[in-house]
Amino acid sequence: MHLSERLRVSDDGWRLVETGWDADRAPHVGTNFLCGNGYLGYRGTSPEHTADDLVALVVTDTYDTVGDGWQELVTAPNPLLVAATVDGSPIGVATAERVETSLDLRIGEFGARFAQRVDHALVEVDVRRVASYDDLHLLTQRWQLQADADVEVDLVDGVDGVVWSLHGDHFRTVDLDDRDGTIVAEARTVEHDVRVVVAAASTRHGGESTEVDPVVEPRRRFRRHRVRLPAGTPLVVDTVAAVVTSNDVDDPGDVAPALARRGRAEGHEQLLSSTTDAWRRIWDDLDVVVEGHLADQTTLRFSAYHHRICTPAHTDHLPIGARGLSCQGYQNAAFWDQEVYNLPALWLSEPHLARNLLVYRHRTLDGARRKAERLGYRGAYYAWMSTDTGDDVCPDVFFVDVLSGRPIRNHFNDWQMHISPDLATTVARYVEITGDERFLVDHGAEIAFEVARFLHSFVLYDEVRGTYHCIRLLGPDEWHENVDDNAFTNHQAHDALAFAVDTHERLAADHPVALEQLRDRIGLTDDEVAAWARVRDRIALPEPDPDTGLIEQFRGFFELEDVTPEQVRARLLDPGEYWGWPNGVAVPTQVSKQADVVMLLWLHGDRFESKILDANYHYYAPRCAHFSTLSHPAHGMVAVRIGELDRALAHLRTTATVDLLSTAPSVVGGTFIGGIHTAACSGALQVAVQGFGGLGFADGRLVVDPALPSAWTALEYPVAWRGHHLRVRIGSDGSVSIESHADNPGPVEVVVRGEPVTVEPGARAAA
Ligand code: IFM
Repeated sequence: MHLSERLRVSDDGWRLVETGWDADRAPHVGTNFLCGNGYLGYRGTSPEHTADDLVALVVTDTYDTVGDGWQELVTAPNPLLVAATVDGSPIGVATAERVETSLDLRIGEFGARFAQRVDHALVEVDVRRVASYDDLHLLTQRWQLQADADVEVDLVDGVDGVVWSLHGDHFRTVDLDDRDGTIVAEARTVEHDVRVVVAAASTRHGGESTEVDPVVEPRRRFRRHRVRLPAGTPLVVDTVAAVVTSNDVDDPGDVAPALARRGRAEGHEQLLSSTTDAWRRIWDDLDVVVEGHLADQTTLRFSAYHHRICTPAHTDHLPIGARGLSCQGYQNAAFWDQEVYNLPALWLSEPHLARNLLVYRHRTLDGARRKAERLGYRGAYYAWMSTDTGDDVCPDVFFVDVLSGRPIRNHFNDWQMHISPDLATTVARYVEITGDERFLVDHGAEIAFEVARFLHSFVLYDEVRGTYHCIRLLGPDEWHENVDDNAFTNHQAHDALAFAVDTHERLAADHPVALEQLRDRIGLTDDEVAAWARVRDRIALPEPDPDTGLIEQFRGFFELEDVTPEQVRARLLDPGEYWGWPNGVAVPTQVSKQADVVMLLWLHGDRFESKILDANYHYYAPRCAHFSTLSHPAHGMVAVRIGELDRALAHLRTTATVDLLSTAPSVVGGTFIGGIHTAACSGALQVAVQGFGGLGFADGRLVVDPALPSAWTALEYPVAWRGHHLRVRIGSDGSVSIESHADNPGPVEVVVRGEPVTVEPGARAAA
């Protein structure tokens, strides 16, 4: 079935196939068909491609800044280049007649097949590539060429160190050599002198070949062969590539070539097979099955695939970048996306990965403390864009006014303070769901206290009303900067303060020694905790209007011009104009960039009556331009809650296809923001599982309260909770069955539509 003219999904719901070659689509295909494993990402480009075609091998933990440029991960030298001319004609997707690129989601395999007529012969090329999930440093690629007549092939393969890099050349040196048939590139980064070593070990079979002088150019080293290839004989180049950096091991220069050679000895098939096994285990905890709609099934699997490969599962030192490892977009930094979108899609499926991400936030507390201090606050003001140290890498100027060419000073970095309470409330929810008390004591409490400290120093007291206020900030709607008492932010701040006070009490009762040590370490006093409680009790919480039920997005919002996004768009003088602060077309209007009050309804829906959710969803949704891919999933979650299932499905579909159908702009206000939208990927999973699937957690128990859209005949998803593994299946008739894995430690009670159901290990219970 087709998702678009060029893109189709296979009948089993596991493969995506793009037909034909279109230079404009190529950047998107490169992103969508990314191979990755949380350590590295290799874009879905063809082996003959180079930097101009946006080839990129992005490697975690290599953050680097060139001069005054923006910090980002490096794109390593490309070890998988294979290029051929056949009887003098260059072969490649751009010149071929029939091109098909594909992604097999089951094992993360990129594929490219194409046919090209050269003179008297038809040449066919087939490429397969995976990033290993068995050894995260390895990539394996098979390139195969065959012709229907005898041909002469001029073949090069090796390492191309001329890379696509958004913000400068991150390598002060790139040394290349051939060590016993393994081409090794050793690059050193500019800022921290990190050694990034890439090794390519290849084998070649088929035809009669003669090795000729290697191609040695600045930053490039390729082996070169002339091959006489008889008709019908496959010429195969298998390349095993290893990427290792000095942040991983002391001597990457030895380790990378050794790994590549070992991989070559094992062979492509063996590496594929071990990765297939690893993916089988991953999908056990990841796969959400949708019956009745093949496109929804496959796009959801696509979302799940990218949600997983952007997650640095191997470490608790690193974040999930807003564009994962698909390119250097958004500087490979984590935003609030990580805690509100990515992480909740993990805490009931792979909770240890959710924990890793929060430990990363704990490790980066010092960066948050530095930011708070620099801006005149106390405690932890988390970075809007966080990389390895937690210092804010968000530049003052992100966009340019395309009309005047002048830079726009946005205040994402110093005013968008909901990031801190977002993190603290996520910690609270993580601990509540997982029962991970150890995390709370060792990490979570410190985050909670430092965020509360920050909030206490941030709020202003209104002596006349006796209330606390958050002023001069941005809520999630980034077009409206410098606003006061954003409803979402204030509610989040309230909950973060409540969590800090509760945690202090809980630790005092259950972990007094640990609490005393922490208090000593961060200099916490009883007066401060009492102050947090005061602010919690008196912070202004924008409430629904008694007549209309509407919650004002921020103070004065309803006085802004009430127009639609289409009317605002018609005012643009240039389609590339930035709509937001300070002079953009949306600023004097109620048109929001993305879900804002709807975020409040999503995360705090329980505190409002259903008619309030209804009124606000219907007021704000038509006024939202959805210029962020974070917007539709939030709307989807709320639409499920108010029973608007078809609308919710439309929000989910928009979310799950944003990359596949390339509906989000790659450049805004002159800045490249392309690449995979990791929050949308995880957000799509949340809408499916926590929205339609109704998976939640309340009063210490798992809850399943589902509502399926009519297009789906069944939904099935895995749950991992406190050592128990379950599979929940929901039928179109509303039936719910819960299967408990035989190895589970004991019975589990799940509240299905308000009724408790107990499932024994190895049994299935229906409700
Ligand atoms: O965090 C988001 C923000 O809400 C909207 N702009 C893009 C960021 C990264 O996804």
